[in-house]
Amino acid sequence: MSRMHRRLALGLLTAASALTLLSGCSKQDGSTPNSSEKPKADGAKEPSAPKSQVRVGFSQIGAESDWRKANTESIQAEAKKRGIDLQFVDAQQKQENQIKALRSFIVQDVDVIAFSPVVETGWEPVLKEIKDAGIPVVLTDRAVDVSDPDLFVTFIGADFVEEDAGRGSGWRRRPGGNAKIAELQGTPGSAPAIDRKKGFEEIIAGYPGLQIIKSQTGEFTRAKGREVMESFLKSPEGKDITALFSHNDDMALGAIQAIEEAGLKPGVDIKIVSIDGVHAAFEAMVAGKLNCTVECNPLLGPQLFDAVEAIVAGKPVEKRIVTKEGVFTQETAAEDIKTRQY
Ligand code: GYE
Repeated sequence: MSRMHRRLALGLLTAASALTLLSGCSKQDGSTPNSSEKPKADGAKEPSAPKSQVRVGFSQIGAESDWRKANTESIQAEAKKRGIDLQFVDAQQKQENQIKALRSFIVQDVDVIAFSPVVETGWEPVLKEIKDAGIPVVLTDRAVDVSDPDLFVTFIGADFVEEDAGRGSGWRRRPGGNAKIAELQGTPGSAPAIDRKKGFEEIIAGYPGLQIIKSQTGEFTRAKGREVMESFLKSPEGKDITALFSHNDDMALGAIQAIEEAGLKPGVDIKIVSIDGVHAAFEAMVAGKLNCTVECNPLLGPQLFDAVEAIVAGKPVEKRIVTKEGVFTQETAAEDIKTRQY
């Protein structure tokens, strides 16, 4: 069972059965690469004489959530700090815009192309074009589904699938709760929405008391999270919902508004678990409206440009660079919020 799956289950069980903070929860900074895979830098250009300024094209998904905004800030600030010439293009959630931006980076002949793919599939042709142009590619945050792994040098982001026996052991010893769950899914076809849904379903399959009764996309935004939660609550099953699992904090924050508008108490009448660990989620936990958030670290700038600089210098780069994360609950939110960086 994967680490992310365990973390989700831990969060939901914590909320659904109002358990106290589990001993397996930890809080860590997300800056250390954690992979022992053989270094590889396929597609990288031959190391050349040091250039005055490294040129990087970055295609960002959009600005759909607080997570994404923190991610953008981290990337832009780190580029500035290192004197890197960053061409930053916002795709406004559209894959076609991302593909256009990637092609423009080929024309500009940047040193490295980096992007966070909005969805998993459909990248093969443009990645082949980039490879033919001899430009190395770094993926950040979200994975792509391609048959040829040499189409990119490295993927830097949270690990949704790797095992983490340490964290998992905490919830395994606990009794399961009972909950009729509403699920707000992320962007359809995106790696985090696919993995978070799959992981969550695997986990609750082992707990007969946990049952998903409503599930729909809220597209990772606050507005859509609110709208979809409102429709869940108005549906015939609405009155039965006792828990919400949201694929990100923004949708949970929108849903909290809808729950209050329906005259119910978020965090009490409906237990809520979400993912990301953004500042507003900590505020909601302090206010007792959100029960748990599973951290997904957006501060990928330093790791991204470490990889970029290594590639440009002709040094080997790990194929998979993993960020580390923790799980946070209401009980410690007032303390935790003091040290949050995003
Ligand atoms: O959870 C969500 C964002 O890809 C991990 O995208 C990221 C997700 C994050 O919009 O808030």
